[in-house]
Formats: sequence, structure tokens, C-alpha cells
Amino acid sequence: MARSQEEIEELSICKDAQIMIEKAEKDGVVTVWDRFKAQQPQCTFCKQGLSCRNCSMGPCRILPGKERSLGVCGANADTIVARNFGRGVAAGAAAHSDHGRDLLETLDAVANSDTQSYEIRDVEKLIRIANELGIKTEGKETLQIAKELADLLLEEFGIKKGNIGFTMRAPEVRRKLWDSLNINPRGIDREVVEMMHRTHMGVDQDPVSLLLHAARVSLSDGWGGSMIATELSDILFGTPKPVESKVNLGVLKKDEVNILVHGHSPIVSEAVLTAVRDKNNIEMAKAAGANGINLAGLCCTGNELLMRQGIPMAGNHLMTELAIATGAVELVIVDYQCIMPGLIPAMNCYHTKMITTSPKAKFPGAEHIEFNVRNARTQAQKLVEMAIELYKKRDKNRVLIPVEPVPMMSGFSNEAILQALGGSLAPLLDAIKSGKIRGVAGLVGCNNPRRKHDYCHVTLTKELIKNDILVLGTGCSAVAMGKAGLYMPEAASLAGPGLSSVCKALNIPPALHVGSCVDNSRILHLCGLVAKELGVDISDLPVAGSAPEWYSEKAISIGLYFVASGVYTVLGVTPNITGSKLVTDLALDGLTNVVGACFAVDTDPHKMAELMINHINKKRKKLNLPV
Ligand code: SF4
Ligand code: MSK
Repeated sequence: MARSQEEIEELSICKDAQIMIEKAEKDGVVTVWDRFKAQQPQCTFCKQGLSCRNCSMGPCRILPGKERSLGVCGANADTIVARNFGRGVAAGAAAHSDHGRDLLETLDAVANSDTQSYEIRDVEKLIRIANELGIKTEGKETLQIAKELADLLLEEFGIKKGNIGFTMRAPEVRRKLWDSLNINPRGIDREVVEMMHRTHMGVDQDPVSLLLHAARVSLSDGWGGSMIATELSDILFGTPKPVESKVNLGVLKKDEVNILVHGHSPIVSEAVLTAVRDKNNIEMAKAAGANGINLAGLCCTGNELLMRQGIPMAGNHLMTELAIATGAVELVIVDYQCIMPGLIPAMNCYHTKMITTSPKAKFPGAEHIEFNVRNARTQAQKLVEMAIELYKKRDKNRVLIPVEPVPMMSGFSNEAILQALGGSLAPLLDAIKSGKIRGVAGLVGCNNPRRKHDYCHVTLTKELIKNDILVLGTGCSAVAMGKAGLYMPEAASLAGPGLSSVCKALNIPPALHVGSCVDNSRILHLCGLVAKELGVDISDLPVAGSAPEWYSEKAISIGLYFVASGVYTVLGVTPNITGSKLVTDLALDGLTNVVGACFAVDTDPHKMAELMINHINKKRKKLNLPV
């Protein structure tokens, strides 16, 4: 039965989503909300983390305190919950870090002149990063430096002596704490593999030991795989600078060939962008009756293009099926992560085609056109030609572009933030010390059909900026803020008087788009820089994090690396750990005595804001700053 208007408004705060949910229903497109409903009631064992299928004596489902309190092997609820959580962190860290490895292989190919499709766009950053990691660059050719950097970073993934190089960006006191807990990350793959080993039947049964290793895995993501992904993407594709663009489904064009890129890595999307901008292709599109070729992004590969190239953003995670339901999309080109297989039946309702490009992410029903460093240019050309052909098949009567796009600013890399501040952190520190900016919050992560789409992201951001807290956003959270108009300097009028005055002086928004999911590493790096400058630990800073509508294993890893780095983090969706009191107490409290920060969980964005503001005030007091 069709949903009423009230029911639709309960699903999303976004006008474009609401209009498209109605159209999707009419067109027979099954959406994430329909499948979520069909899944009710969901398994309460799994929800609490109390089911295990790590071996074939199981699967086991635990009822603590009852007859079935142990699995067949004898594992109890604490072990099972900790093991499941640890595997989730390992999967998330693996996803980010494998993405980082792809960038590294691309850099390696460029360094060895093994590709015509990519180049080094930010030589200055290449030299800076190489120097930071101890590579001597004087008198060396760019490609030689790139080769040495690639060789050094390849080692970060395997077995190396010592710790991951970028951990040196954390203050010494934090690194010493990690050393004392034995969680300073070593090789990235090594930590992930070790978690898979520990969680095999009959290995690590101690929940605390498992959780400490989970922290180490997550740190290998935040200060390792993700940081490598961010820094190498900047070197290869350019370090983001403030740029203006547009966001929401209104960025699709009625009279142009629309191509969407979806996933996470910039490797494919940047190659597609080059082909889309090619004059001959634009002429070809015109010959097919279109006014041009329009490229727009979804999720994090969209964030990558938006940050560096100002390419408009069509939407976040829960908007992906709805984008197809506009009937205006010719091609959805995907790489990996967060791509719902539900897109395939959705596209089958229209003339749309989905193209997979990575050997790691194939979807039955989608056409696979594989990209690698050598063929990226040719493959991208092929895809643009395919999109132009598909445009001829578009049924104009079924097209609905639901809204006008909203302007947004993007491109706030740490380098860009420093530049906006006049070249040093001093103005930011002065503003924090005086209380004009009371603190900084990182808002990250996904959408989840358990929560009204974008409601928590937007409400929480508004509450924080109203209280003079500067918000840094990434991933799908950032898209929500952009759609709500919070990424324009004019949004300073919604901020408290202190933050508003800083934003007006610098002509920046009160919430800054700092990138994609891997770019949470930019926030870690910034925390490290500020902590070092103030001579304190990250856990002493008036900062907090939140993933208000998270869904993915990557978000678990992100949340944990923030906490393990000393950042108090509020989740808006409860992780599957409530089946163990020990694990839950540790996550929500006990970790403070271990790493100086912990998680909190609340589903109400007003309460989430209160928790974060109280935390920031507590830290200000400790630093003798005015509250
Ligand atoms: Fe059951 Fe233990 Fe096997 Fe898990 S590892 S499925 S708890 S027997
Ligand atoms: S895309 S991980 S839904 S933020 Fe990075 Fe969005 Fe979450 Fe995927």
C-alpha cells in the first residue's frame, strides 16, 4: 500500500527524498525503506551481538544467565560480543586501508611511468609528505621521490619494524600511552589479519584483550590506511581548496546526459571526469540531442570530486536509489563500498545502466568494465560514449527532477583551513582560548533507515554551531549539512555570536566540508597539530566526534580510532554490543580510564548535542579556558 504524505515525511527531512519516495512507489522501485520494513522484526540475538557463526559447531545464539549461556565451544556472551565487534572493526579498517592501497599502487605506477592516465598534480605536497616520512628529496626528480615514497608506504601495509609512520603526527604523550597499552599500530594488514586470527575459535577469549586489539586495528586505519588514502589522493589529484558547488537531486539536468559516480575511490571518478570534460565528447552528446554531459557524485567518491573539483553532489547513501528514480540518469559508475545491490532492480525500471569497475566489487545484473592504472582513460571514454547512447533511450515523460539545487562550499583540507587562517593555527587557537569558538566537533558517517534520513546530522550540526562549536563534516553527514544550507558563509547567522564573528571575518561557513570517509584522517591530523601546539594530549582538547546515523563497519572503525586517539564520540545508532554488560560498560565508560575517551549513545540529536557540549565545557575548564 502506498505511503501517506505523513509517513513519507517520517522517512526523510529532505524535500527531494520525499518527492522521489513517492515517485519510486509509483514507478514500482523498491527502496531501502521498503526492504527495511520487510525485515522487521530483526533478530534480537544479532542486534545484541549474541550470535556467533565463527565455526561449524555453531551457529550459536547466547541467552546470558539462562541455560544457553555458552556457545558449543564454551564461549560466553562477553567473548562473543567482543569477537563480533572486533571483526566489524577489522572489516571497516580493511575497507578503508584497501582503498588506501589502491591509491598507493596508482602512485607507484605513476612513479614507474607505467600509466598515461594519472599524474602527480601536487608536487609540493609530495615533497612535504616525503620529507615528513624521512625521505631526502633535495636534488631528486619528482618521479624518484614518488618512487621512494611509494616503496616506503608499501611497507606500512605488511610487516615492518616499528610503528606506522603517520602515528608520529599524534602527540608524544598519546604515542606513549599506545605503547604502554601495546596498541600502537604496526603494519596495517598485520593488525587486520591478527584480528581475524584472534577471533577464530579457540584463540583470544578475553573480551578486554580483544577490544584492545580492536583499538589497534582501528588506529592502523585512522593513522594508517585512511591517512595514506587521503594524502596520496591529494598528491595525485590535487589538495582541496575552497570551492563552490551545488548539492541535492536538483543537480541532475533534464536536458543533459547525466552520469553519476558512486563509491569511494577517486581513481575511477577522476578518469571519468577527464572524459566528461573532453570537447569531442560534449560535441558527441550535442549530436545526440543533449545540451551537454553532466557529472554528479553520490556518497564518498562524490565527496572526493566535490572537494577537489567542485563537481556537484546528487546525494548521500539513502539517496542513491532515489537518484535513479528520477528517470534522468543514464549511467551509474561505481567503484566500491556503500553501493546497495538494490540499485540493480531500481535501474531496471528505467533506461539506466550501472557499471562496476573494480575487480573487488562485481554486482550480478550490472555490466563490468574493469579499470586499472593503464586502461583508465580508454575505459572512461567508453563509458561516456555508452552514456550518450543511453541518453537516446531516455523516456522524457518519466523524468522528474524534484527540486532546485542548493549552493555549498567545499574543499576545506587542513592546508586550506590553515590558509584561511592566514598560514598558522594561531588564530584558531586564539579563538578557542577566548571562547569565540568553544570547541570543534567532527560529524561523520552514513545514513541508516533506522533514523529519519538526515534529521540527526542536520539537527545536531545546528545545535553545535548555535553553541559556538565549529563543525567539521565528512562522508554522508557532510552531504546532509550541505543540503541544509549549512555549508555556506550565510549560515553564520545560525551560529552563536563568537563562531559567527569568526566566520564572518574569514568568510567561511560555520560547518566545514573536510571530505570523504577516509578524510576523517584530516580531522585526526588536525587534532594532532593542535594538541602538539598546545603541548597537551588529544584527550585534553575541547573536541568531540559523532556518527549520528551510521550504518557501516567502516564507521565502527572510525568511531573507535577517534576514541582510541582520545576523542569522545557520540553514536546515534547503538552498536551490536548490548548483549555484554562488560563490553558495553567498557565502551560507554571504562575506556576513559584506558585511552582518555569513550563512546556515548543517544538517538535524540538534542541530547547528543548536550553530551558533546558538556564534554567540550569540561575540557575547557580543565585547560583553564572560559566556559
Ligand atoms: Fe558457537 Fe563457539 Fe563456534 Fe562461535 S566459535 S559458532 S560460539 S561453537
Ligand atoms: S559513503 S561509509 S554511507 S558515510 Fe563514505 Fe556514506 Fe557511510 Fe558509506
